[in-house]
Amino acid sequence: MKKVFVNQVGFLSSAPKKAVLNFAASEFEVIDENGKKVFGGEVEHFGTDEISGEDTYVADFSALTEKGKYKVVADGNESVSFEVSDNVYDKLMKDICKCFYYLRCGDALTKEFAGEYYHEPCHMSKATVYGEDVEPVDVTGGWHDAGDYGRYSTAGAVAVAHLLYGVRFFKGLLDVHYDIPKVSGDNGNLPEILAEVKVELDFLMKMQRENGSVWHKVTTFNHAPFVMPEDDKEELFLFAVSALATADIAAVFALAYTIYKDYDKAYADKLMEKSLLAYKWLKENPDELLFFNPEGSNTGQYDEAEDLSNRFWAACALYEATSDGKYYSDALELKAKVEEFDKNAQKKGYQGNVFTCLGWAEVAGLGSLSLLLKREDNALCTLARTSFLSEADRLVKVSGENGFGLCMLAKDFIWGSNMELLKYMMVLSVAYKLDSKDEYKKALEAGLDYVLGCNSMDVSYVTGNGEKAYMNPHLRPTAVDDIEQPWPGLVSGGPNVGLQDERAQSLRGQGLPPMKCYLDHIDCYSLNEITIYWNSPLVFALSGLLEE
Ligand code: G3I
Ligand code: 9MR
Ligand code: ZN
Repeated sequence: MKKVFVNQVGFLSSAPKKAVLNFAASEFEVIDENGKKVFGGEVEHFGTDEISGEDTYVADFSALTEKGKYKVVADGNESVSFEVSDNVYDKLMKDICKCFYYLRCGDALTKEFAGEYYHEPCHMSKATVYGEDVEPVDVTGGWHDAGDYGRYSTAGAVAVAHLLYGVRFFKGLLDVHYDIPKVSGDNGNLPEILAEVKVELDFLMKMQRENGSVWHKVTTFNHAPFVMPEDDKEELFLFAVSALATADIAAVFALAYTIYKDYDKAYADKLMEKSLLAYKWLKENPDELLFFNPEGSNTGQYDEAEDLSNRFWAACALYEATSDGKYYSDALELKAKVEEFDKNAQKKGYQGNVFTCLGWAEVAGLGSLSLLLKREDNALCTLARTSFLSEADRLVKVSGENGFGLCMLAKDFIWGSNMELLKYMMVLSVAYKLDSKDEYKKALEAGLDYVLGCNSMDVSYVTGNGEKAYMNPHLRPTAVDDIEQPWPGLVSGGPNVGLQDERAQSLRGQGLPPMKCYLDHIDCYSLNEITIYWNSPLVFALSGLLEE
């Protein structure tokens, strides 16, 4: 079918603007709401690429800067309508931040703020420590991870990290205002994003044992059926501690300390105390301690191949927060181990530079972010800088290999491919801050275009944002709440050549190109689930893109 793919939300006036056509045309027009031609140009043939499988043609209308609502038309085929304006992403930004509120677990939702998406308090019972004969523990609160009701320490820490590094790098995030309950600090209310993140930090504190180690997750033994959260009454278990969770928490509490100390000193001190306790445990337990589900249990495993990048992140974050040289020495030692592991890894879950990996599994790049904030003239800060710049150069090169200008290789289209892209967009936004090269910004903007509809599925991967936004996330409340529209602002996992779930398997054997391995179906957890750490990198990247 002939299609004109475009960012369905729209463009900032000063941004590059393009539509991608999957059919041959020589010219195109941009029309306004009255059908009047406001721009005309020639279409450029790109050719066929590996990721979309389409023979693409590009219509560039960057020169159109006037505010308005438009469509692109070529050979009688129209795109959906989109806007050009300087506040075109305001609603998107609020929506993607507000989703964390809807995902709150426990008794934190109110009708005033959740409206029709309100649900009763959920998962309020104490959790059994799996395999141990000890008192059950109160770990209420935090955010549901995703379409399931699990709460996982590493996933939570990484989502929080994206949001908090976003605050550190791009101040605009503190000025995003949206409706959630107020939380007061030492000098008035916390900015919304910090009030929201505090919900997860409070929960993560409860996941820490007295000895400093951190339980990997709290979930039921198996995933709940499709019910509202308050109807998921099965026993909750705290599964084993891992060095992964302990290190991630040490890191993210140190990062949080640096931010919250300006708003609530006592709270920040508590975060630092717990970070140090976790770090002490890591030092006393230097042997690898990974995580695997006990037999028969099938909630998220969040298994990682190593705990070195996590320990590296913890050391970097504590160095940044305290300036104590002992963390620098630890980080230097761990850096060598991360490099060694990277060199010998048989199968990598990532492309490019390991020191730019931003989670949920490999997290050395989060350590780099702390080093970049430290901005010292030493070996590790230099490594962080050169890693981000060289990775951004790689991404720019990749973005030249397809008509969408997308910095993705075929290998990137795994489960949660949109997160792979959003992490690359984080890298590009940081690189742009280090060295304001147009090509970094352009690749970043092309990434956003893809997420919002300029892709060969012709779909916006953010609910409620774009005329053809996907509608059927794999998300339990949405599946059973009888409300047609899902919460706006949810990022879908996106195309995945693995096609792992049963419904997705119907797409197998058709030789679909990576970008088309997608179905907007509620059953498709391997293609169309949502998670906290798929929303969080978009918050970071969009903040970066909006930074002056
Ligand atoms: O590391 C391998 C790499 O070696 C390989 O080349 C590549 C291609 O297959 O895959 C890489 O592994 C992928 C892994 O994620 C790490 O990125 C797997 O294919 C992929 O199946 C795996 O997907 C994860 C999925 O759980 C299954 O474990 C997703 O990233 C992760 O987001 C998802 O998380 C679930 C939770 O378990 C439960 N809650 C919902 C959440 C989202 O679906
Ligand atoms: O709904 C679950 C989703 O959140 C997870 O990502 C996925 C993989 O762990 O599992 C989903 O649950 C399915 C379960 O694994 C198998 N039976 C069907 C469940 C829901 O479709
Ligand atoms: Zn809950």
